[in-house]
Amino acid sequence: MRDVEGWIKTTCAYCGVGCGVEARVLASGRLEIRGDQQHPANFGKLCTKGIALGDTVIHDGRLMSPQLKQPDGFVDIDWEHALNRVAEQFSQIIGEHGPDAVAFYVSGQLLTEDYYVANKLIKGFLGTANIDSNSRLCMASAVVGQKRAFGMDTVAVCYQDIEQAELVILVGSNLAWCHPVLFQRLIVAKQNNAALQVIVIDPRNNESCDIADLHLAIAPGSDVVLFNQLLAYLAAQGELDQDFIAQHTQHFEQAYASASSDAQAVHDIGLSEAECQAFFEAFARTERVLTIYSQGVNQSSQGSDKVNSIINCHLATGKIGKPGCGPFSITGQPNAMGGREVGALANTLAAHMEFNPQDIERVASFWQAEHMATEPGLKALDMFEAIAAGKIKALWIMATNPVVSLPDSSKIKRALEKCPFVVVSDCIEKTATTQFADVLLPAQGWSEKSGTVTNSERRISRQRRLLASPGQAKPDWWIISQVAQRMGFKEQFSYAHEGAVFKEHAALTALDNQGFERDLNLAGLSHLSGSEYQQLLPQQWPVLKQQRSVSHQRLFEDGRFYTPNRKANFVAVTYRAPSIQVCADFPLILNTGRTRDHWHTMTRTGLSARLATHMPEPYLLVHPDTAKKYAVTHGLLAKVSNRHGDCMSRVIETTSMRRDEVFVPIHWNELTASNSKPGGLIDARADRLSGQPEFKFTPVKIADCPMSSFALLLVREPVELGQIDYWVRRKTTGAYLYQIESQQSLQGLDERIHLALTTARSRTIQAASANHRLCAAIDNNQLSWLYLAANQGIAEPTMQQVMAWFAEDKPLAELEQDMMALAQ
Ligand SMILES: Nc1nc2c(c(=O)[nH]1)N[C@H]1C(S)=C(S)[C@@H](COP(=O)(O)OP(=O)(O)OC[C@H]3O[C@@H](n4cnc5c(=O)[nH]c(N)nc54)[C@H](O)[C@@H]3O)O[C@H]1N2
Ligand SMILES: Nc1nc2c(c(=O)[nH]1)N[C@H]1C(S)=C(S)[C@@H](COP(=O)(O)OP(=O)(O)OC[C@H]3O[C@@H](n4cnc5c(=O)[nH]c(N)nc54)[C@H](O)[C@@H]3O)O[C@H]1N2
Ligand code: SF4
Ligand SMILES: [Mo]
Repeated sequence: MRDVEGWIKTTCAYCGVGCGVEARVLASGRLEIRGDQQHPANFGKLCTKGIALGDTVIHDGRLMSPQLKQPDGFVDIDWEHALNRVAEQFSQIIGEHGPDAVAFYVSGQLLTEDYYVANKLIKGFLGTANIDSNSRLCMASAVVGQKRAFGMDTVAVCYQDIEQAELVILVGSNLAWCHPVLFQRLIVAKQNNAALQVIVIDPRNNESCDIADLHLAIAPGSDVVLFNQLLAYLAAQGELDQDFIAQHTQHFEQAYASASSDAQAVHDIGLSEAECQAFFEAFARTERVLTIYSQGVNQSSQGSDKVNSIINCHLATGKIGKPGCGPFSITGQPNAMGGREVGALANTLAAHMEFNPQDIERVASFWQAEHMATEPGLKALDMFEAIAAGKIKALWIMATNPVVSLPDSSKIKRALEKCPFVVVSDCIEKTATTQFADVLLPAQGWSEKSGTVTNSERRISRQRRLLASPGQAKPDWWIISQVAQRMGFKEQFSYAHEGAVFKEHAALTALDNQGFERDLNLAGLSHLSGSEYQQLLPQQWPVLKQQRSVSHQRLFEDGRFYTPNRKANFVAVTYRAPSIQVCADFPLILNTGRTRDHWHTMTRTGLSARLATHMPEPYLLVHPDTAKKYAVTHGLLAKVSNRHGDCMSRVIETTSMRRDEVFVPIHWNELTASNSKPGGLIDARADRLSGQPEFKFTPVKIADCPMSSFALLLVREPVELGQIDYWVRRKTTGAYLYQIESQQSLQGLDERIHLALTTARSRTIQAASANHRLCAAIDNNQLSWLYLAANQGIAEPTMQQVMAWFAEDKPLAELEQDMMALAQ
């Protein structure tokens, strides 16, 4: 798929929008990136993260070789040794303790091919379903809600519905920052259609509210009440689609009874009657309503019920299966959907099949499985409980960073420390998780991998190899297959190419599936030749027999669902309070989420100087009244804490927050800041059906953190700073910048920093006064590091000036003059 100018079509590495990207390698070795005009997800547009993909394919920090942990650190080993070691340890532990003593913890950032092989190995050959994905933290509640309502995990809508809709409701979704290209589509749709209304339901007045006609600053966790009230309103106003309910659904009465009881109860959901009325009327009077929902819905102890409360309203009004209509669960990760397709969640089997005797038998015979799992395995939180309890003794983590992203992270660390054998496959050498590995396996990164991903609208796109892998990095599917072969399953895992894996996956989806047994059906893609797989165009599933590129844009158009009697289920839901309530000691609610230009634990976006400029530091959003009440100050540091731990970030006072609620981004962690990871505060409680953690409702308190000394440290390579009250690291052009603050005196801070730096052989330049000092080292006529410290905060222009010294190639004499001038 390389055109005459060298452009190769591929798919963005990040979010579930799944934008088509075109990339070409420049003579300098850099990647030039542009949006693919033909890709139906983005038609040429990219967001800041997509545009900066070229910055992140550098080899800084890459894991280049398999490594084995030895008492004094990791040592490089060859693949043969590493694969044998993993295979032997897994075999031995299964032999001694049974199949349930092993587990895989995988990720929506694997390709479908990788995911398929991992799921097949553990469920078909190791004899356990202990495979769960970080999608448990992300999509699990949506999956439960969809399965309960539709009989299958079906996202019915397509992106064109954004342009077709007359009302778009964003519930618990910051589309502007998290799915920016879809947000762009929504902006353009609104410009082209004056009648298109946007309603945002979110405790925060988030960035998506910029285009909202109405923002409902709902009390956190109370979405079920609002949607139950809506259902009651629709019934009372005679706005139900009685024909649709009668012909295509069941259990309306039960759902209605629950909704009315919630509607009559007294719940303070933080909204005025007029606000609710405006929302209810808009929903009732608009024919084409699209409800886009994401983590404000899913990541809740009532996530599954929140999802069904939304779906109930769409079913009750027949606003589903039609252009511009439907509940729309948007996926987070690039292949969150693909992971659900292959079935790599502990409680599903494969290819949208379940743990029932018929499906188990069907999949076992298709795989020629030697040791088929027959019941669901442990979901992510339970899996880590079982590791901590010593029941799981071998764990393989692939493409996820659980020490940062799972709740109660100190417990996760303890579990990993205790686990006798931990394997981590990652492309980055030092993440918060890799240090807990016994064996580290170097995986290919985005620009080196080849395979497929599926986006939020069920569209499968090719990810294509652009660059050679550094060191010995290998594709994840290859690594897993090699281990499988060494465990004795040679024949079933002897794939020559990722295309062969894809074909097998496609064939499994089509097995005993005429098109109505299961929604996921890739029959038309199950006989692709090597070159057809290479050339595969982006397309939505299902792809039935003989169809290679026909798009089924929208499902349920015939009003037939995947339940036994083909009717959709209303699900009776009533409000339950979040799992832990605020109290006198912890009076504030901590909400966590994303920032526009960073991706999760920053292992990749942290490599881009451009992306670091948007939000350079971890921050705490707080209403000015709440800030005043708890004496924290805009621009200064504050500590958020509860019984589990604490974290530190810079206060941003903003009326976009409700009072007594705070928001912290999820990205900064032990590798990029001293102590700014919210995961340490979050309790491991989850929705009881989906197992999805309650990431958006944690009782906490806040306090200011007065500091005495302030410093900037610029270095060419990251350094270990040790115990310093606050530091945060970011990439800048030509250097890494550490912003440092300490409760110690300036002198005390100096001593600590100098311990962290090696000045041997460097020529140093120093200048100091009582209140500040500057110290820089020159190596080979180049600045190698610079330290600027003061007993008050360092002003932004000074910071910019110092950063520029590392970005520019100034003659040394001039640079020294500038430094002396600054030090005066
Ligand atoms: N820039 C960027 N984009 C990303 C990612 C990233 O890391 N960075 N990650 C990707 C992934 S994996 C995911 S899952 C998605 C997540 O995408 P989103 O779900 O849009 O992002 P979040 O910031 O986690 O949370 C969304 C909103 O939920 C709100 N919320 C909190 N509690 C409640 C509640 O009780 N009710 C309601 N209605 N809303 C509530 C929060 O205030 C927040 O604005 O983003 C994807 N896109
Ligand atoms: N407090 C709080 N916590 C949250 C959330 C929240 O909103 N609040 N959101 C949750 C959600 S929705 C999600 S999705 C998770 C995300 O959390 P994680 O999955 O832990 O985050 P990532 O940083 O994306 O981790 C991916 C890892 O895989 C590596 N990697 C990238 N590509 C590949 C590859 O091709 N192969 C291999 N083997 N490795 C690769 C990266 O270097 C990185 O180390 O966080 C969850 N945690
Ligand atoms: S919207 Fe998502 S898929 Fe598209 S360029 Fe941005 S991060 Fe990539
Ligand atoms: Mo996610």
